[in-house]
Amino acid sequence: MTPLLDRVDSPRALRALPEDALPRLCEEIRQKIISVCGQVGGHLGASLGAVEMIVALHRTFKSPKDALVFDVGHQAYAHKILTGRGNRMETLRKAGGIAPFLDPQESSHDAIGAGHACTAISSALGIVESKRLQGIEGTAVAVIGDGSLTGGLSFEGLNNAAACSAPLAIVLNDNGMSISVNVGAVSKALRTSEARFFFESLGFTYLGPVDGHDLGALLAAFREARRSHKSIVVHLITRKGKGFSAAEEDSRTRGHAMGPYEMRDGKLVRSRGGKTTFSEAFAAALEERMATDGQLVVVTPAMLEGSALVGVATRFPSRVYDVGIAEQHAVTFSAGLAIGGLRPVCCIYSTFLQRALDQVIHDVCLPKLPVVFAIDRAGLVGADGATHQGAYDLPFLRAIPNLAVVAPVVGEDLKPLLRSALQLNGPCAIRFPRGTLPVPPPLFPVPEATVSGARWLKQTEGATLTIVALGPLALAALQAAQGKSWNVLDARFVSPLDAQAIRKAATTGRMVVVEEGTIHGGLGSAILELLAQEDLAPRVRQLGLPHRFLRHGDAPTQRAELGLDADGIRSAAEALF
Ligand SMILES: Cc1ncc(C[n+]2csc(CCOP(=O)(O)OP(=O)(O)O)c2C)c(N)n1
Repeated sequence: MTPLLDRVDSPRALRALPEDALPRLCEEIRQKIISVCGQVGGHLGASLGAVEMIVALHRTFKSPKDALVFDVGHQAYAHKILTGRGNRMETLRKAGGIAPFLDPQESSHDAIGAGHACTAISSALGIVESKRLQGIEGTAVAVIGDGSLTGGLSFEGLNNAAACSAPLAIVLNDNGMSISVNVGAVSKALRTSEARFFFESLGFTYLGPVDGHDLGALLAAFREARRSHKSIVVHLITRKGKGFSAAEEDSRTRGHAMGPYEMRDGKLVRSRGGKTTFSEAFAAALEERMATDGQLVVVTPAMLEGSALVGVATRFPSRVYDVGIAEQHAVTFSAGLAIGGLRPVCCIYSTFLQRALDQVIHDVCLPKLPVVFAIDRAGLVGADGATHQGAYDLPFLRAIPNLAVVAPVVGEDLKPLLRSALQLNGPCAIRFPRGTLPVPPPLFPVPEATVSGARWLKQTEGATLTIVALGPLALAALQAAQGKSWNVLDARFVSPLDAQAIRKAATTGRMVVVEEGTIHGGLGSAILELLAQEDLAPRVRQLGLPHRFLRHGDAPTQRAELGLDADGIRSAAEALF
């Protein structure tokens, strides 16, 4: 039998199938997702749980006239397969390949591009309202998980949607999981009869709970949603990882996202490098401090696994708070903990901290509260792509008074940085990248206890240039300077800048500043501001991330392409002579 997927590569072709062919189609899609994720990794668990839902959605609604708006977009591999991308799925998340999340540039069936959670209700409501106001045919459906329903933005959307005259269909894909098991009162209430009451009391029509793997039930519910003149919530119960025992049996994440794997003798085998990551090393430093400092508590917005905090949470269950996908709350909750006398460490990815900028400014830094921000995935993130790049934290954090902003070069820096941050009388952000720890070169000056200011990594008599670097790029800078009479300075603090060290660097007459963040407003800009103020005029080149959104790809390759490796730094430096 030729596979159905050979001919079903569009929603129109899907709609032309007889209804009794749909279970087979779902099975083929499921097998394709399992095979693709085995080769390239990706969001396996969520996509497996959403297969029947997506088939039924495309069967009932007419994309792109009807906009299907997926929250995050990580669960939508079936949608990609059914909208003309099936034969390129093996390029998923690779440079030049299919995008990790949804992307309107890739397909007109991707109503919006996302990657960050909790946006679907708001954007779908905007789309449906703009259709209504302009008399344009079609509707919009927001597809949102129970995890994404823990975020404030989702509630802002619900509040507005119920009061709007444009009828919005919301499909709540409730699998009881965020990345980990979902947290908080809302997810609990969803599994009781109160779910109906909750949505109906806001003014929505409520349909559910519907078995999200029963095609007949799904089709009936979606047809009703399509006909509804009132905003409606269709509440589905699904199983994350559905149909792949290796994912279903993983009770912690149900295979939420995985690196490549293969099946050997019916068992899933993952190729893990086994090297320690920056996240793991930071978590280990934190755990060690928590053992001796009872005031120390940890806050994570739904990223226990990503921030490597599972072990810490197991050891200190009452001192690690998973607050759900709620970055703004995570920051302001940390502020409250600090006001109450605790020492919170708020672990958050650079890209997700963007959401909570006002909370950092208004709730933590203005009152100068001693909150430590552990900013993970700062810099290039590789396969997760444009929505997740940690490109902006340096400019937006260094502009805030009272906040110290620091970065480690090697894993050995983390403990002294954390110790120093905890001794401060105010807030501090420690930013570190995605990836494994670099091996420090021989004689690398690892700090003993606490740190202050910049650190000279190489000083040469009569130096003609200084490379000022931040984070692990300082190691590439050291390599670039090998055999040259160039100095290398690890800026370490982006705020407050070590003015004395920068003045000294300027005396070499030439400077190259290297950072893994946008060059618009980061370390290089900070240095140029200081030089301008002091009428110092060395020749300066800035290396960093360019002023455009960088797509998915292999981070080391992208780094090399952007001149952020030893060769690139050396070329930029040589061009100053
Ligand atoms: C603002 C934001 N915070 C955190 C994340 C990381 N993240 C991606 S998917 C996910 C879980 C989403 O759970 P849910 O909406 O229930 O979807 P499911 O994966 O269970 O289908 C999280 C926390 C994100 N994408 N955006």
